[in-house]
Amino acid sequence: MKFVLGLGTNLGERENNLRLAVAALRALPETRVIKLSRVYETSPVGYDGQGDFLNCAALLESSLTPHEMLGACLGAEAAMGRVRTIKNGPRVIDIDLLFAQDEKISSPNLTLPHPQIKNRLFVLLPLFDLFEDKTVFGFDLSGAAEKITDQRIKETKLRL
Ligand code: PH2
Ligand code: MG
Ligand code: MG
Repeated sequence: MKFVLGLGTNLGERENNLRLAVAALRALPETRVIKLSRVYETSPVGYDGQGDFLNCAALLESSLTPHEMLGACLGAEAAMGRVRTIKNGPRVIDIDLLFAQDEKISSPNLTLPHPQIKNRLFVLLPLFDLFEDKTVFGFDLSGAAEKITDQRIKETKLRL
């Protein structure tokens, strides 16, 4: 099935962190990276006292299950040295599962689609690079970005 992941980093060599994360995704078993979004520089949302993020999104095809994909993302984060301290705080890399095709999942460790998508420009704009009609596996995200007026986001020239 197809998966959409959101990637974010605001510690260390941010561009390199995104590249290493994409390399880790490419190395997953039974998985192909189909498309990558542009890279955006974004102000922190949810916790202020930290540096700006680089964010992007990736479209994957994989025969892993959604829970296996979640495990793979957490494994890749750990391999890159992520330590979890402050909620919404600084991190070398965050790899979030946003969609597992059109599946709706509500389990203790995984909710899909990701519940915060419509509230975060740093998720929406990369998603719209991947899905230009703003509809992702039948989920309509058009109109969501215009409602957000307090988040700063800037396209970069970086290509992954
Ligand atoms: N991730 C968060 C919380 N806040 N802000 C930005 N700009 N980018 C992120 O990736 C991000 C965030 C929680 O995962
Ligand atoms: Mg996150
Ligand atoms: Mg996460």
